[in-house]
Amino acid sequence: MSTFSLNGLELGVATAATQVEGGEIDTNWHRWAKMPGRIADSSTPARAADHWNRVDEDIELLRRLGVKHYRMGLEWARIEPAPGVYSLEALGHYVDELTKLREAGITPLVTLHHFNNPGWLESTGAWARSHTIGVFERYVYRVMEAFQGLVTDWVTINEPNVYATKAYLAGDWPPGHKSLPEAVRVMEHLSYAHIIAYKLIHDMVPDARVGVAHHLRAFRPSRKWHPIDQVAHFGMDYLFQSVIMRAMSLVRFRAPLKQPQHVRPGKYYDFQGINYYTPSEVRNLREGPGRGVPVNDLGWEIYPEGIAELARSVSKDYPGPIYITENGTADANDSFRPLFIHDHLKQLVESELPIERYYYWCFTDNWEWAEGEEPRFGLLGLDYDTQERVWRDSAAFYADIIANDGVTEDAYQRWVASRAYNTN
Ligand code: IFM
Repeated sequence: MSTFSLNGLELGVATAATQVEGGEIDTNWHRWAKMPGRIADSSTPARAADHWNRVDEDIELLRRLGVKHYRMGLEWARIEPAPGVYSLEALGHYVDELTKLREAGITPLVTLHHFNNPGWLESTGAWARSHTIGVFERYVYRVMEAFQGLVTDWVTINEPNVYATKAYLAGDWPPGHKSLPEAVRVMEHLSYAHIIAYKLIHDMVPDARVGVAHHLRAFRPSRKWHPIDQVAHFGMDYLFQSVIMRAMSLVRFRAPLKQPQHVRPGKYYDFQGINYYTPSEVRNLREGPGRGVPVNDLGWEIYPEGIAELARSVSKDYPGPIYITENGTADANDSFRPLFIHDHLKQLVESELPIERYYYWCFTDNWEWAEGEEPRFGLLGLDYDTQERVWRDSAAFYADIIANDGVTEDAYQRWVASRAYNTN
């Protein structure tokens, strides 16, 4: 069936501070982007979507989309420009933005860490050092104090597995280290930081909803009969995602992570956040897209069934609400994005799982880390030179889904029926 009703699923859009705000801030990424050869198109986060100066315009666009939810990140370096020094101006700016979102009837979901560290923290070892856990706790306390009454929904850490592996194992992201023991240590520290932040937020706001945005891949063996592909796909699933999800959610640290001394196992999530983009086919010890499959502009395989498969497995292991904290695709011409949105939402509403929210990534085009400005994930397009926001067909389709509480036959015919994926 091509039409469907949302059945209570609430829609929103997501962003992250470093990817949309712009500005010359001293973060790990601003430093990294200034080093030759680090960013595919040599861009930096200094312009991004200039959201810091366009909050009113962007909230107006959110209103026009009709979204109930907006996931936004904080730039820690703005809030704490030097160790222990907090900027009332930056906190005030966010308070103002949150107040305006509330007035527009939009519920904010605030991410405390989304791959971004203040430069001074990066200089002293960032997440490779256990000291950072206490520094993070102090920052969370200051943020909570400032945002009283404005925020109940929190993501403590975004995609801890991606951050640890890209920044400390593959060396593609700042600080560019390539060390397995260090990557494992970073996973332990991020897990522990989440647990501490979870407790702190609940001490300060008892009815808060706190979770992690986990990046999950739908791993599959390339050759079902092949023992290496079989073992390797389970191994990758375990090491890349299951182990850290369990540590953060239940304080059950399994090898290679070490159980922390002072915290008892318990439940440390109010929702499970899933960021889903692509499956991963495992052949020998390598992973990547399958062959002859639909792909996006970055070559990532498109497999809508994966979102429901992952949600089902998360729901079995972690009873409770699920938020799709990110799902989206890079499609510069907006040629298949409406189809992508349709296919993924359909999987979710038909799954009959407790999936309460879906945040499309991203609200507008944005600075895509080491890939720079090239990939276009936005529901709304962005002209980086003029900062003009462009209302794509995808935005019109998304607004229509929200207005009609589902995909109508008219909407399907108008925005989806004639579109097709590109294959590799
Ligand atoms: O842009 C990123 C985001 O910061 C984290 N999740 C994946 C997105 C697309 O790569």
